Amino acid sequence: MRSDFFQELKARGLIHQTTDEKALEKQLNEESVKLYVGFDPTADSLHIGHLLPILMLRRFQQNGHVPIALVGGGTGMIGDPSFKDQERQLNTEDTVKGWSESIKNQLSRFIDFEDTKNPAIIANNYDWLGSMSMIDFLRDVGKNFTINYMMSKESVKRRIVSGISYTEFAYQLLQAYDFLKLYQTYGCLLQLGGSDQWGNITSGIELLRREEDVQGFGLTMPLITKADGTKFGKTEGNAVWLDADKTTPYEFYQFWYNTDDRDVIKFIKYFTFLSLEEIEAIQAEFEQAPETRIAQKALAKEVTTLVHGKEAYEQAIRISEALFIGNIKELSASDISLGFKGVPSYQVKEDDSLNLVDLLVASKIETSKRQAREDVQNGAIYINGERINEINYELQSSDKIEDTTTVVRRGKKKYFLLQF
Ligand code: 629
Repeated sequence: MRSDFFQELKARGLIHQTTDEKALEKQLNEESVKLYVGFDPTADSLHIGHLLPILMLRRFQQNGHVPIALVGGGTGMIGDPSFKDQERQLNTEDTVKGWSESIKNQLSRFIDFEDTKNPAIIANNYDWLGSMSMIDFLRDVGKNFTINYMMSKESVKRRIVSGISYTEFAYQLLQAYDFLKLYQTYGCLLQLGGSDQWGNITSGIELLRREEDVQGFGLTMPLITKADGTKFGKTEGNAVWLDADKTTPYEFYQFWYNTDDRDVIKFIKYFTFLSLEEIEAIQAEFEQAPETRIAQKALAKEVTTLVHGKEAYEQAIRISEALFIGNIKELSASDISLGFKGVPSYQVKEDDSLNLVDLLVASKIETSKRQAREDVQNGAIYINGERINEINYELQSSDKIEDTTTVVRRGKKKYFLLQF
């Protein structure tokens, strides 16, 4: 066990709160500890709001501890009220089952189950919560908690006025029971989570103490804040997903690349496995010349490679550079469909004229022939990155990338696709 592991987590800013810090640090230094984080299936994919705890599991594993990734197949059917303003809609059993499966597959990519010394464990709380009887739950779990204790949690308090169902109110006891179950099954002694999970984690520690007379530990990570005050983890109002089909590796790369100068070093410490020394070197260089965006490039490279692999990272770079320079011809049709996801596109019809001005109007890139002619004459129209100012230009087969796609640009950055 590396004796400076806990101190390194602190230095990276990864620790918001712990229970009995001294005893926890000692335990982590002296023996291989089993620890867990839970993820409720509330969609078919995890998103970057889950990334910090996922990477924490990996950090602990790299340092000789045993991570347990818990899929909340049972708790996901109830809904955690912690710091949520509103009661949640229940999802059907089949939906939650499907989502549990996808999330399990995603989690499996980040931790190592083959490791010979300390292989990771994956579990699903549906396996014990799904079949637990009401009588057992009330007698074995509920009896350990007073309503007063349950209501005193910050995570629940804010819902007392606006309203909380008995269902969601009971949630913390399910999570507490998981901790007990994972202790009994695997000897798990530590639960991690975001700071929103503190109340649920401490309920579990309470249950461990009462039922097993053992000291469990809790550790929470900070809520991620941004210097500009906007919410972390969204681009144009959409979540940034870990699934490449929902957020392409190129979009994912761009998300990190666009990190504010004031946040970027903090995020490198949170989200990469670069050592603190390497980070210091990047910081020194970055502060000399922030306009090079060397820190954003390092962050985007590390995280994209971690989540999507080296090849996807390289493709993201290729697309980014080609789009930046305007060198579209370098790209393949697949690069283009990823790089231009969401860009308006027009399916060219059999009887459409291939005359550029006509096509600009047919595809609604231009509103009139007159405007189209004017723009072509003024050099505002580009085909695959090359300016065309010939008024009678006819589209040629060499303008169709892989016979399927032409990228049209109007002005500085309005892009359109023509599909054949
Ligand atoms: C059963 C379920 C457990 C332990 C935990 C859980 C899930 C937990 C929860 N977590 C959030 C989630 O599932 O709701 N009750 O989306 C999410 N978590 C990761 C971090 C978090 C937290 O998965 O803890 O803080 C986000 O960073 O919100 O036995």
